[in-house]
Amino acid sequence: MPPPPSLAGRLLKAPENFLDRDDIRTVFREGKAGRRDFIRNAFAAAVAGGAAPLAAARANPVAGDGDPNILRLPEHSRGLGRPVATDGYGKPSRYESNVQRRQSPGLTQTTQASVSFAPLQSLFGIVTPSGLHFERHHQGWWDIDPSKHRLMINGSDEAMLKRAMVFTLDELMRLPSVSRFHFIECGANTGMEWGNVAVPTCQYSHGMISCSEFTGVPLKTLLDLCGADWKRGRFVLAEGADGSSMTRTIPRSLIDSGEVIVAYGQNGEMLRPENGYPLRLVVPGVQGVSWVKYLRRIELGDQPYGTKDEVLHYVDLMPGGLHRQYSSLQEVKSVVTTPSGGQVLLDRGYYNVSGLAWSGRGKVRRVDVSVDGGRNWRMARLEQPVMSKCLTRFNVDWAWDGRPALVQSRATDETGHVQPSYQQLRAVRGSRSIYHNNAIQTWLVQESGEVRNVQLA
Ligand SMILES: Nc1nc2c(c(=O)[nH]1)N[C@H]1C(S)=C(S)[C@@H](COP(=O)(O)O)O[C@H]1N2
Ligand SMILES: [Mo]
Repeated sequence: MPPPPSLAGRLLKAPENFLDRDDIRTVFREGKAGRRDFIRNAFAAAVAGGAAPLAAARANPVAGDGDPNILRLPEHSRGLGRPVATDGYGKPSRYESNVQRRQSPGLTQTTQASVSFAPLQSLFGIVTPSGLHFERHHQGWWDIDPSKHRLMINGSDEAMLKRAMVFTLDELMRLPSVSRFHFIECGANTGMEWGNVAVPTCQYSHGMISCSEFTGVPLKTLLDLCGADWKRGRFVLAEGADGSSMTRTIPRSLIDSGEVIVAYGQNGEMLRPENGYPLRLVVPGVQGVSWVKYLRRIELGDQPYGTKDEVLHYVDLMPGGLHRQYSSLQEVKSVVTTPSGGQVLLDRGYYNVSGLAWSGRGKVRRVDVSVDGGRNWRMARLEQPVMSKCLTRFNVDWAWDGRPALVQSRATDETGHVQPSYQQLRAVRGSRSIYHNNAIQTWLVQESGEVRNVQLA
């Protein structure tokens, strides 16, 4: 197997599934040898002087004949490549086929009412490619014919709106639109980790979050068009067209800000069927369940609806056996994605520690990173742009000395909220909840270079 083009990038990518780990180790071993050869050859060439180092560097990736100083152009530098539009819709390189969203075996009884997790450890920047966006369906997904889909807007009684209206997609797309970057996080993200370490990789511990640019019409615009009675209208009910009849109450305060969008666009194209094609609600900062997919109806009312999805599900169990309802905001949170569980560090030396931070309350203000389990912290670089209720990418330099390290990140948002430790969170919320776990994540880098999910007592 020829060494891959970018060894560092390749070697730091996680085994996507811990079941694949043995295969991945083999790749890592080969890669390791490959990199040493590369460095040795480049060094030898540099000593020889002249133009040789460049030749060595260029020749090495395709060498194999043992002489690093002979420049051998690879096949792809000599012949004709493939023609344009070989694929009318382009796909990732075949070398990237291990980057997949995955479901956690045994998590749910059926695969229609289940979750697939986004491979956070393999992604760069802040935008989740649409085909890798996490999925959460309560009753399976549909590819709905957009020419047949309708959005109805009505009031809980006749006086609530001047006129109830039914919109086709074409009609909605004629209206003034907005495009905004936001994260969506399922309230149950990291939910398996409340009591103890449960899953091996950050894909499974944190992969129920994704971030896209959404395009659509502010819900406020639509309600105004219908002549909403804003003196009485205080809550909105959103309803989906799939078999789960997903229904959620959205408070007026969120709608007034203009942030709630009836969206048809995601990352420059129409929504993907798995994410609600052709229409979904975007409710920035709020847990995923309120982002109703296959949106077919909006009702304006004067009180919370208390539907099944807000009474039975998505309530936070508290230590005393009581539960908290309508805690729908996604609090400040972060996770280091490299190095993270299941990855193997190649060697001691330099690493770019990288991760994601977010807050449902607004912008991320700072992220601190520790490599000694929280005794010392260093401020990470926040990559621009830092946007409200959106993922923020952070990076920080690290020289690994080969000894065990406990890698953590701690985010602070612009409202001053700081991500809690597991100790702090459990003191208030207990350890038997499912939803809204925003605790600081710890990855243990072992002497072997293998990284494990751990929780500090
Ligand atoms: N109609 C409908 N909307 C829905 C759901 C659903 O099952 N049906 N699942 C909800 C939940 S619990 C989440 S976390 C998000 C997931 O959105 P995604 O599948 O686009 O990631 O959609 C929400 N909206
Ligand atoms: Mo969810």
